[in-house]
Order: sequence, then structure tokens, then C-alpha cells
Amino acid sequence: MIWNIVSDSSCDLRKTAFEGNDTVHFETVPLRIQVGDREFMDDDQLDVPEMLVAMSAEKAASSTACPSPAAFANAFDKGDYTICFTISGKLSGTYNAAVLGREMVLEEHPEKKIFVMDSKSTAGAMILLIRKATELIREDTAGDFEGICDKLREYQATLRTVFTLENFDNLIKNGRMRPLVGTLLHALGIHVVADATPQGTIHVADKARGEAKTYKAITKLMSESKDCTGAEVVINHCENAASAQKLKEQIMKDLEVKRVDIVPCRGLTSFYAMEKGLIVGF
Ligand code: X90
Repeated sequence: MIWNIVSDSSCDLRKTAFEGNDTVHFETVPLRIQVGDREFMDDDQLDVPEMLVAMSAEKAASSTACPSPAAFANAFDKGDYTICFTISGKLSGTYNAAVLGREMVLEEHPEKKIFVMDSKSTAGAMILLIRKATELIREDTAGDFEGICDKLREYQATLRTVFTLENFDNLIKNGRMRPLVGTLLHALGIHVVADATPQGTIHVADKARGEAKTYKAITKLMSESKDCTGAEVVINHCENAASAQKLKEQIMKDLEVKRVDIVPCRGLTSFYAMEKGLIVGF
């Protein structure tokens, strides 16, 4: 029996992250990014810095598009038991596409089992879900698909996402969040800190002046959102490894977390987080 974990590309994990794992087949389904008349596929080969250069040179509106149901169906076909995670259904049509892909596969192969979960987030929260699913599959001896799905639902409800971006333009222009009050914020060195609501929408939570205060505002928000003792944390960054490291140090200083991993953004999250963005899943 083949266990299959499928995620859309906004999780930021590449297939290489799963090399050497023989228990589970792993596959990501790419979203697409349109910059002027150039289309970028958010696959493992995408050159993120090249895409960021194209974005800053482009004056025309840029946008993104979710994968097709057929792209999900192809990924689901590769296993007997599939667990799929998607970016928040409140931000993207990806979840709906995955649900349709599931129906397509089950019509032909009713014996397969496919669970599609809306992560209500993206990036690091999805990495944590993928990690948890891998652990549960490894521990499983009875093929208890439903039991694993229930545990993942419980785990998803404990996950939180906090993020700070230098630039919210693409989120606002593409209608993924309401315009920020005060467009001069950035010029004044003020950083906006936002979080994910339980429904999977974006909420502006705080503002801070300067990098150090921004990281403290993030750890404060983290500790207010749940007890972070023993939590696993993932920081996804858009071409900003140095700041991700500083934020990691602040998190380890302020909170009793178990571990903090740093992961570079792939294409979709880079398009929205834009250069210097930091996304924390925990
Ligand atoms: O379907 C599509 O075209 C994809 C649209 C995706 C839109 C938003 C992506 C945001 C990623 C910022 C972190 C946000 C975390 C909030 C979770 C609720 C980068």
C-alpha cells in the first residue's frame, strides 16, 4: 500500500526535502505566477530570484492562479492513501480544485482514500502538517486512515501563523487583504505584523518601528495566541535568511519552543510575501 502526501507549492517544501523517505511518497502541485506576459510555474526548478527581478521590472498587473483539479488528480493517482494539504480556501481556489481532483480520482478508483485538508494558512503551518502526517503514517501499523485524519484535524486547530512583510502590495492588489491604513508606514520604518484568523483570512495585528521591535512584537503575538511551550516553529523567508536567523534567536530567547526551522520561500509565497517577508508557522 502506498501512502501519499500531496501539498500545493505554497508549503515551500521541495521534493528534495523528502528524499530518502521510503515510507511516504511526496508530491507538490504547483500554483502559477503571471508577471506581465511571463508565466512562472512554482515547481522545484523555479528560480525565485529571477522571478523577483521580473516582478520589480514589471509595471503591468501581476497575479497568481491555482492548480487545476486535473493536476491534483494526477498527484492523487500516485498513491492508495492520500493526505493533501492546501493553502487557505479563503485566499485561493486551490482547496476547491483539490476537492474536485479528489472526486475525479474516486470516480475511477473508489477503493482509494483521499483526504483534502484546508490548512487555513500556508507556508510553515503546512510544513508542520506535512511533518505531523509523516510521523503519524510512520507510526501507523493498522492502516487507520480515518484515525490519522482525525489527529491531523486536531493538530491543524492548534497551529498559528504570524507574519511581517516589507511590502503588502501584491496581497492588497490581488484582493487577498484590505488596504492598509497609512501607506507611508513603510517609509517611516514601521513594520506591519499580521496573523491568520482561525477561518484562514489575514488580520493586521500590530505595528512596530524598526527590526528589533518587530521581532519582539512577533514573539508577543505568538505567546498571546497560544502556549508556545514545546511548540515546533517554522520561519519561511523571502530572500531574507539573515533576518530569519535574527527572528529565530528572538523566538528562542522569549519562548520555550522545541525547535525553529528556517525555510526559503518558493514562488507563490515569494510573490505575495515579496522581498524580505517573514512568515512564522507554529
Ligand atoms: O489562488 C491563488 O492564485 C493563490 C492566492 C494566494 C494568496 C495569498 C498568499 C499569501 C502568502 C503571506 C503569508 C500569509 C499567511 C496568512 C494565512 C491566512 C504569503
